[in-house]
Amino acid sequence: MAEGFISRGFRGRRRDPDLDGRLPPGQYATRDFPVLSAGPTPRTSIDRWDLRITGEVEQERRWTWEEFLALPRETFTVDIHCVTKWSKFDTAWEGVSIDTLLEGVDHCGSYLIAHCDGGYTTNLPIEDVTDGKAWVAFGYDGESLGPEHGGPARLLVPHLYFWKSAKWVRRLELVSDDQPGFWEELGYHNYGDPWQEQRYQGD
Ligand SMILES: Nc1nc2c(c(=O)[nH]1)N[C@H]1C(S)=C(S)[C@@H](COP(=O)(O)O)O[C@H]1N2
Ligand SMILES: [Mo]
Repeated sequence: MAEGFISRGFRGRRRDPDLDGRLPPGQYATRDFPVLSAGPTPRTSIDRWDLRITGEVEQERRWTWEEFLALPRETFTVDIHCVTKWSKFDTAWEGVSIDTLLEGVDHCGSYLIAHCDGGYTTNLPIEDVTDGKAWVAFGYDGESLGPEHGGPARLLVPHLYFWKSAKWVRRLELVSDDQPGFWEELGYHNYGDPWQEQRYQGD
């Protein structure tokens, strides 16, 4: 009993048995929430903010901030994994699932391209953002999502490396032909599965 208690204390968090199997290869767990942005934090005021669905769709969609917040929302707790090797367990979010946003949208897109304030883009197969796998999140840890972490709203796709979770997202474009986004063009993996360690092209 005493021994178990002591050794657990000395081994530290990374050996917490609850976390076994939750850390993808080459990652370490952190309690911090690092900020990683390729440019300055855009500050779009809420009255000018909108979210649009465009591309190969029968009819485009657009929500103002107010309309977006009136959509059915979900809270969810997930682990996130950054390609720079930090993982953060049990992050708690609130957002609107992509399934909800695509409800009743007739489209023939096989890929979703996320477009952000500031010009950042990222590409995802449609199967990876539907069936409860992705959200546009506006809340984190019980508060509204801070601008440095992508507020007012960001894409959240926790099963892929965190660069796929586009901050300050404004437009979801549905396309039939894949188009590499910002990091994908710069040599990062096109898909980015942390469990396969798909960090860079060729991994
Ligand atoms: N618009 C935008 N989204 C982005 C980025 C960015 O530079 N711009 N960086 C990506 C990367 S590489 C990571 S790891 C996460 C970091 O999110 P965080 O700053 O909330 O930790 O956002 C992703 N989404
Ligand atoms: Mo990242």
